[in-house]
Amino acid sequence: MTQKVSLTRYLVEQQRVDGLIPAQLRLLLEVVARACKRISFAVNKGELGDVMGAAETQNVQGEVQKKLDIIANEVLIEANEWGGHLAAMASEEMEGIYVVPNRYPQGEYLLMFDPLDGSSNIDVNVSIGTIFSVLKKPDDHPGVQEADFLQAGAKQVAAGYCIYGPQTTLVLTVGDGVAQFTLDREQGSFVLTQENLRIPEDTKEFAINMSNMRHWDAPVKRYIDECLAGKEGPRGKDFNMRWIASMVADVHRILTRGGIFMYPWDKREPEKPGKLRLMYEANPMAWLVEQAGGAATNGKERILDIAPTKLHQRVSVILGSKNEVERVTSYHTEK
Ligand code: AHM
Ligand code: MG
Repeated sequence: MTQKVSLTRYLVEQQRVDGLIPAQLRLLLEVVARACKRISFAVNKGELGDVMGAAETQNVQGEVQKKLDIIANEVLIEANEWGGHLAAMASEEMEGIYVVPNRYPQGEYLLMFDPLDGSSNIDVNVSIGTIFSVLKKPDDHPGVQEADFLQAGAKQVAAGYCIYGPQTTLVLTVGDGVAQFTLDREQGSFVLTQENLRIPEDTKEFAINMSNMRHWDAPVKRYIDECLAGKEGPRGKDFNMRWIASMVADVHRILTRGGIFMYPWDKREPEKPGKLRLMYEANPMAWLVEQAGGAATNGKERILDIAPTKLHQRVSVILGSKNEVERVTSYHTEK
């Protein structure tokens, strides 16, 4: 019988063989996975637990928080604050950074997360997820401040997401390809179910919120018009469309079978560069996608090269199958 490889064993072996994961980072990833397991159980309880519906609060982006947004945020903080591996955390659901309290040892890593992405899908029982990104704290000064988080995505040392769908699946990169783990509920542990995920370079499937079409910029409109023209159009093939309104679920599909995902800038709020957040949504997803052979840009440059100026800054996102992302990007950059 082939032995199942648990997340713990996978991380230990990565640490031992490739030296890719220092002990503190391994602990961090195990703790994040444990927190995701707890979130998964809370999500599964649904109406049976006191977890559904809106809370009476708004987050820093002015969005109404769901009860599960707050629960997931608390679970991630509680799980991560005491282990000694972190200096601070930042979250979509918190305005400022959360510095590890003095009563615990301070570590050298910074953790950012969107505790429950796709929250509009919670109450309708559609896949949602946790997205996370890990950076190293600059070591040129004591203590930790918000500016320490403002590093380009290319500096990430680990990134991933956990999707709470028909299965609970954790997808992870530490810069050596992308691995996928499925939660075995009987055993209570994540088990390696796929290594070296690859995104096909070409695709016939796009994901975009079509209801915003009238607000799009010309390059995005051109790209989608060409896809919609199908076999008779300039692309010479028919395209299919999917939009789950959970970035985690849309990206998971792309990592599984290819496709392109776009949440571009649009004219509804012209001063905002996009809807999605750079630090804890776009950067981790962009790195996963690149590690799987895909590409990720904001239409003009590689997402991972963007120098952040604000913790909650937004960004236009185009990611997925390499040739399609390059095409949309060229429509933005060509004269
Ligand atoms: P959230 O972090 O508040 O859940 O918002 C992010 C989500 C993404 O998961 C998804 O791609 C997008 O918002 C959906 O937006 P829309 O409702 O405009 O389709
Ligand atoms: Mg989100």
